[in-house]
Amino acid sequence: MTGTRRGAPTARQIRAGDRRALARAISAVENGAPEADALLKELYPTTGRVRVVGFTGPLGVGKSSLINALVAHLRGRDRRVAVVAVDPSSPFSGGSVLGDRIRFDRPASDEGVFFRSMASRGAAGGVAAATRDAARLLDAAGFEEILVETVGSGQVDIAIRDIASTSVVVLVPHLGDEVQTLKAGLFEIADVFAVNKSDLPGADSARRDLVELAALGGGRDGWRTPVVLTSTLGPTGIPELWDAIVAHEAFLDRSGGRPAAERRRLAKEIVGRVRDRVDAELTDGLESDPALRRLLDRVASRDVDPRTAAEQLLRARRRSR
Ligand SMILES: Nc1nc2c(ncn2[C@@H]2O[C@H](COP(=O)(O)OP(=O)(O)OP(=O)(O)O)[C@@H](O)[C@H]2O)c(=O)[nH]1
Ligand SMILES: [Mg+2]
Repeated sequence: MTGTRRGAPTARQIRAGDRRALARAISAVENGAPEADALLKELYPTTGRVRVVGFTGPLGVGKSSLINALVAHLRGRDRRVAVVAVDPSSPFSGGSVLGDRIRFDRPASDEGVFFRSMASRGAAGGVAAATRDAARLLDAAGFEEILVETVGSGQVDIAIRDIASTSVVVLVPHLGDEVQTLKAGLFEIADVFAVNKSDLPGADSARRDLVELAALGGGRDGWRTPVVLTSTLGPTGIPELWDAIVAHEAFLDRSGGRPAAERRRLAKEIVGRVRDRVDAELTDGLESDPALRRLLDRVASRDVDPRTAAEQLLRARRRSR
């Protein structure tokens, strides 16, 4: 956060939909700032209503453009929608850098939309946990749909499954080789495929290929991944894409898959938070705690090997509890 402390954002401000408090709270999450902890503890019991949809796919396929079109579609249906762009690959880039990458054409006066970029700088529990916290803040502030774009490496990002209940993998026609190499990974991630830039030649054959692959994959827990052709010029296929997303959400409710998936995400989040804490404590301790420093000395002088040292540390932690 920049400047002097203006007082931590309160749960009341967030629930009232105060946009500046919301922005500051998300920054606190992103930076691992302590004021985020109390706030999120307080807000947690009343969150969980929001729908989080993730968008991933290779560089430049039109993820941001698609999200932009979906925002317009959802605003037309009076849904309050937030967009979060996350960059899991870059611990260094700040929000402003990312902000330059997304341009959305909603009127600034539209209070039903909120855009935000997030980097993974220092966020506790990793970028997925930070994004989930941002989603909780947005949920508490009354947003109903959250669209998350993962940018960065240009590769399809598995972390999206730790964030979103529905993951859309965006591809374009003539991604032949890329699709082949991504194949296994794609089907692990995609609940919905969007073949964007379908105004370009080859869209139909790309769809046929993906439908074929989806049939071979057999579908996850009985869900057959639909393939939707979209173009943000026009645009075309946007309502169909949203319907496919909603169909997957309905499937999660019908099949009973939602609670299991949510428990898996929560378990991962908790483990991530614990891992971060233990990591920080041990790393500090190895330099500052005399007993740990002695252990480190013995490893450095080859009296103890790193594996045995790690086992000793683990045993010592268990005993101390
Ligand atoms: N022909 C065509 N071009 C499109 C379409 N959608 C997006 N584009 C163009 O593709 C380029 C990339 O669009 P973005 O929306 O920034 O793509 P992205 O996947 O978010 O890109 P990164 O975040 O950088 O990975 C832009 O020049 C868009 O104008 C489409 O449906 N058809
Ligand atoms: Mg983008």
